[in-house]
Amino acid sequence: MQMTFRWYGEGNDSISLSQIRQIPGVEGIVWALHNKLPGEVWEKEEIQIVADQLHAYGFNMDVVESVNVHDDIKIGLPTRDKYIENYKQTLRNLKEFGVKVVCYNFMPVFDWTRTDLFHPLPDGSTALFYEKDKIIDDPVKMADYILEKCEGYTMPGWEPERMDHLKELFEAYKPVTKEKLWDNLKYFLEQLMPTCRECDIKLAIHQDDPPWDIFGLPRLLVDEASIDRFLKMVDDPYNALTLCSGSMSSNPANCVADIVRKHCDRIAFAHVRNVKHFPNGDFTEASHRDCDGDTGVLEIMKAYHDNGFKGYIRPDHGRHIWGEKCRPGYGLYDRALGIMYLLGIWDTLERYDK
Ligand SMILES: [Mn+2]
Repeated sequence: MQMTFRWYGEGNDSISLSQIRQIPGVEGIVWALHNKLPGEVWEKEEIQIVADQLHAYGFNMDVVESVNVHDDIKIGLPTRDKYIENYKQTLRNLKEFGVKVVCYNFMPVFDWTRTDLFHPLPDGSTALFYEKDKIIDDPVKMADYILEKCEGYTMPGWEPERMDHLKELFEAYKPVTKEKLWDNLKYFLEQLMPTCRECDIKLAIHQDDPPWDIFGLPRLLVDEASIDRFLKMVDDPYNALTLCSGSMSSNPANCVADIVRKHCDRIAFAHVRNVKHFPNGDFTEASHRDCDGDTGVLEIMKAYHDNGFKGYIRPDHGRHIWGEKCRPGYGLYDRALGIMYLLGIWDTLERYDK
């Protein structure tokens, strides 16, 4: 297991690499070229700039999150082949810098979705919050609602300039049924696998967040059965998972530890965080401590340990504490606390659970 920390890049993150350096146990930075649009090639000169920054602090850059997939690939348009070729070239360029895992997702139109990015918790901190009743049928209205109270931040995929094209995007996705989306994912992966093997880079899919259909758009990676289907559909060690405990356990019927026990060898990258459910189906994000939520963080960590997990791990979203101004879910303090909690569990298992 190797501990990592997600960082949005120089000038694009409130947190500095020198701060991250002081969190015990962090070996690598989970990074990306956040200015690149889906479908564009990541050029070596651009990657080199980040490489120099990370190496100056002794971090590796083994994990990229994410290289985003162009909508034409998800929709299955003829133009997808051009974007797949660009994706291959990006992998070849990343290989030159020792990248081992590329995270991505296959969610139509939107990335992760919440209704409140700074929801107050009883202890005075704030956290990401999902209020079921606020997910109304009209995403444009919902985007306005979120933008109003998100302190200048927005969720990936919900950028105001994208909202202008939302109608067209929804129109383009109209013929894409769930089965069609599975076919398009399979096509993408089958095209990519030879390049992944050549570059020794695992493609690690992130589950849909929340793990159910929203706004009438199909979502694929939502439970154990769909993960089984995904891994079997392209049965190749380079077709791997970014297993996101928080995304999965937003649905209380999912047991993340079971998935770890079943598929540990196909998990390249582990996101560990905690979610607390309310009886009406709403959920909030919680501290990483097991008893603060319903994800089962202790059981998940034990499952990784029992199965000899060799991949990368990171704390996922944290709360916003001690007055920190930061990207929603991506502050320094609570994620650093999360790391100490996860490493505390891991170190104890290493010593006493042989
Ligand atoms: Mn995640």
